Amino acid sequence: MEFVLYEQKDKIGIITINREKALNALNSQVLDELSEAFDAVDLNVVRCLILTGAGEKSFVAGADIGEMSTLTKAEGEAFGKKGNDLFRKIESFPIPVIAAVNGFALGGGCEISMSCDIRICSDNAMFGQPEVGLGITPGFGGTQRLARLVSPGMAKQLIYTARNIKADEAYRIGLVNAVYSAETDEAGNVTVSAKDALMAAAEKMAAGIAAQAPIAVRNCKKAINDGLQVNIDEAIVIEEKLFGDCFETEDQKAGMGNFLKKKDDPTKVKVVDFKNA
Ligand code: DAK
Repeated sequence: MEFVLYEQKDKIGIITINREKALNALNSQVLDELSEAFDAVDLNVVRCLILTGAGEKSFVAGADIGEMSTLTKAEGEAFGKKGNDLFRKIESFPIPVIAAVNGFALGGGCEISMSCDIRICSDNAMFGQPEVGLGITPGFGGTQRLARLVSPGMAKQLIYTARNIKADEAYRIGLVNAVYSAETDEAGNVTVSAKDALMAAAEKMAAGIAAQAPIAVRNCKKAINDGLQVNIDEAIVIEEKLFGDCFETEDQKAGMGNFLKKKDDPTKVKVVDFKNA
């Protein structure tokens, strides 16, 4: 692939949007390649994904304005569908996806991060939906996901004003879970860049997720996502079904068995090697 890199580290997969010269802007080819990259993930091995952008400056600076500028209505619709199909694929991907947001996450960049399960960022991150300044609405789910993730009032303010916000404000309104800064030595020299600190934190979080019972983690993702779309009575039924679905799995037996063994003798097995079965 020209614009997407994939690296697998044990049970973690890292997908990198690699179009640094255009600040990782999403053109049709990037959208196609991202879709292929997600399809190619080996779900028998990989238990958590990280999505990031190449370089230090930008996660994704939006949909490709150059490509969009000449689209006809029909082409615009097709482009929108390509993006929306990909973003739904990420959102409903069976395993968790962490967005490691390094720098700009504007327009489609903010939107793709919001289709991930969790967002963390470097302290140079900047989020925004600048579309109304370009004469369009956020078209990759921005009006819907931002309003669900932060308050509707805050989402409306950000979208109507097209104002970009920095990492600390994104953290304050709950758009990101954590912000990472560069580390320095006593003389003030940078020893770890903000991007490296971010990626180390993302991998640590991903490893923590990958160490849990995988069927249970997948069912939690589905329960939260599906439950948020319906009323609480229906949501509880969704939860019950996915809870029940975990029973009789090898991992449920191993997880509970480990706890009971530890009660008898605390020196017994502490880490369960979950089998995804
Ligand atoms: N598209 C294409 N190229 C971009 C780009 C973008 N969104 N953002 C940056 N680039 C390119 C620049 O053109 C430049 O390329 P060269 O001139 O070097 O060839 C290179 O990346 C470096 O950018 P700058 O020189 O501008 O770098 P600066 O540091 O000065 O500024 C910036 C960084 C991020 C503030 C600035 O580049 C910028 O404002 N970029 C645009 C940000 C933006 O407005 N993003 C939102 C795009 S709208 C739809 C669904 C969804 C969407 C649309 C339709 N349908 C349902 C149909 C989504 C829309 C959007 O995302």
